[in-house]
Amino acid sequence: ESNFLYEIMGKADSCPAPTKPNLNWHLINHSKADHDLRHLIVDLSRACKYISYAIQTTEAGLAGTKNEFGEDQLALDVLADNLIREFLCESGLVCCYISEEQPDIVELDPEGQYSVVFDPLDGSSLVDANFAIGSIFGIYKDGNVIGATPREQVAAMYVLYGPRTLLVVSLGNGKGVHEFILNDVGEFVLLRDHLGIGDDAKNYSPGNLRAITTNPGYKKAIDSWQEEEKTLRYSGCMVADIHHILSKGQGVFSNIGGGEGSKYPDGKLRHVFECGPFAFLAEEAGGAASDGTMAILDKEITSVDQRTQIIIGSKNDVESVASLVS
Ligand code: AHM
Ligand code: MG
Repeated sequence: ESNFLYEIMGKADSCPAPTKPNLNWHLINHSKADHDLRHLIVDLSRACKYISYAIQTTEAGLAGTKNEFGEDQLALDVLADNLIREFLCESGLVCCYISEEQPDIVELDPEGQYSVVFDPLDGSSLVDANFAIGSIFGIYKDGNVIGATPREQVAAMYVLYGPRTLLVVSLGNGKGVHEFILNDVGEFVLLRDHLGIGDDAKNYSPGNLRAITTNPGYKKAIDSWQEEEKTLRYSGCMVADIHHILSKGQGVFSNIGGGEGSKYPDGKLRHVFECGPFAFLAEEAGGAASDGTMAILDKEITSVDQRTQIIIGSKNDVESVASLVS
């Protein structure tokens, strides 16, 4: 391993590879990230350290609750949104952002070269149950996210706040998907590099299951997963459920729409800040992400709150479910 690290560093012996490569080191030496992009990713990771700490130290997660001094407490998702905004402002690198917590695009620094899309705290309804939750980010060059496709992202990343806090990031272009763990001194250090997704899923993770009563194709997909005796792994947090796939190297996650009159005709998940970043990571890891008819990465972003169906994970399973639900 140390030879590999020396090779990618290409530096003199006087500057040995670190025993524990951290996120910043890895972005410089492995991903060869552009200076500003690296700073932006590191700034986002810093915001997530505060979010991670807030989750561990806040007693309640719900809006309108009071702390032990009788002061109003912010809901954790609002707190996470504020924290990320602060770090984006500090970076000076971001012209605008789209957040699940904001109804419209938010303009920041007109000189900024990047746009960031994010769900500050995905699965926040699970906070009180003490389930894992996460933050999702996609980064675009320039300000025109509406009208773009998720393939135009220059990086995607998520942070999973579970028993341990993990960060998974990719700059695409064959540079791979890499996993870091938050250590006791507050540094994200490399845990596993080059996460991959195999072609066949043993695990399945079916979201918006309420749709099977009105969508016979989705019902067929679920039936076939059960007949194939796949293993169910579903927590209700997209970050945790898709991390399970990247972590185990196989699996399929779906969130499919219901028929006419149903609650979520296009599925529950948002294209820009939930599906887009995960599609970028899944394809980079050798998996696939489809809305049933086309690759999520090629689907145009038409509005901030656009929803899309998604089937993501092991290629062969994504394909077979897509043929049933499209
Ligand atoms: P949220 O962003 O309001 O937390 O909702 C998104 C979450 C995803 O993490 C998860 O995959 C989905 O909602 C769960 O939906 P369902 O209740 O249909 O299983
Ligand atoms: Mg969400």
